Amino acid sequence: MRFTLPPGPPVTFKALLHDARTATSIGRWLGLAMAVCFATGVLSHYLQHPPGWLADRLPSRPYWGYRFTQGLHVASGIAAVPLLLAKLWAVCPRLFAWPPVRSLRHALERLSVAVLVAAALFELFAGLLNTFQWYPWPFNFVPVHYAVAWLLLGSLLLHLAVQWPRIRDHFTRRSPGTLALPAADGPDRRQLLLGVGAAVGAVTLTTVGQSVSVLGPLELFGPRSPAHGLQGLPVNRTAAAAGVTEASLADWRLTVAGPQPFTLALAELRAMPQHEVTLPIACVEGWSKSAHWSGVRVRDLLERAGGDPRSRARVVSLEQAGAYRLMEMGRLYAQDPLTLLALRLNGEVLSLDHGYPARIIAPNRPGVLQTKWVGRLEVV
Ligand SMILES: Nc1nc2c(c(=O)[nH]1)N[C@H]1C(S)=C(S)[C@@H](COP(=O)(O)O)O[C@H]1N2
Ligand SMILES: [Mo]
Repeated sequence: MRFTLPPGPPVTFKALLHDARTATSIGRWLGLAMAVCFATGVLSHYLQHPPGWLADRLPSRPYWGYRFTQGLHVASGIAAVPLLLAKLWAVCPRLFAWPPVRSLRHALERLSVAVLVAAALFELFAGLLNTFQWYPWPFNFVPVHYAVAWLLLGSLLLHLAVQWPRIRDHFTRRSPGTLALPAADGPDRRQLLLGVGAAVGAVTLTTVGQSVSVLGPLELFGPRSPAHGLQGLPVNRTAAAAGVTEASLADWRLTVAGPQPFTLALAELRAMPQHEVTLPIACVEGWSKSAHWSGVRVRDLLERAGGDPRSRARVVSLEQAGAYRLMEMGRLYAQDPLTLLALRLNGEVLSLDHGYPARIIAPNRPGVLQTKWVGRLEVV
């Protein structure tokens, strides 16, 4: 189908506040939020998928590390949403500039902005939907979210380079020159920036309670409030969803593979030295919650199977399918005295949904690696 564009600018805007200074003022906060989001996201990626040389070097302390960095990842991503919308609003006359292309250089610049805007919108909104566990798309979220993050970084760096003269003028408060920057903030701009700041504050305060317990009472929109859930802890994947039933556990035994393999019934595990730890589950989707766990140290089980202090562990869940059936933990996690094969949660026997009869709980680890319904442990 062909259609002709009307001559002249298709849309007109009031010049006020759609200027370079407003765009740069908002842009620096957006840039900061994106930088934090990118750094914490890459960190999360390498904690979940470490290359071989890194796996044994990943630290198991501080025990709250992942809770903090992933809380920051989701909070900075949520804060970036109103910032991105305000930024797009400030620059929108330029997005509809006429004529659309003035030169090859201009065309390339616009292409890079198109990639930047598309990547930023995709990352923030797909990430946001992911925190609600809503996947209305046909691809696998995690690898796409990761790949587009690099695309976003590249196009953002290119954008900063192209816009460098304006950014420099903004920070050096150079008097209006060819770029026509207003020298100072007028009352309108200040109001706009305050409004954007208030929006960022509001979305942050009403969601960050999902990882910062003291702000829990303010939480309105965190998708899985940590205050709710069986045994004081939310459930991401239920036993029913994972296909684990009471009946399938009737003759459960833990298999520990290694140079001296053995198996243990639940009663035998309960008869081993039990240890108590207080550790959070920190889900990649943003919520986290601390809980009290007790069970057998993973390093004790590895040692009994003939492992040594350099051993890593592989853990296999009873779940038949699913991305989190197999999990590996590097040496520092496997040997940490806080890492347990937990049998109890907050003073009770683990419920089926929390991984009965036995699950992994380890410090400074993404929630996806806190494997539930453990059937087999291997010395690696
Ligand atoms: N076997 C198995 N373990 C699993 C999962 C799973 O889907 N299958 N989900 C993980 C995720 S994403 C999280 S956040 C934690 C949540 O633990 P909880 O349901 O006990 O709170 O369990 C993890 N362990
Ligand atoms: Mo999770």
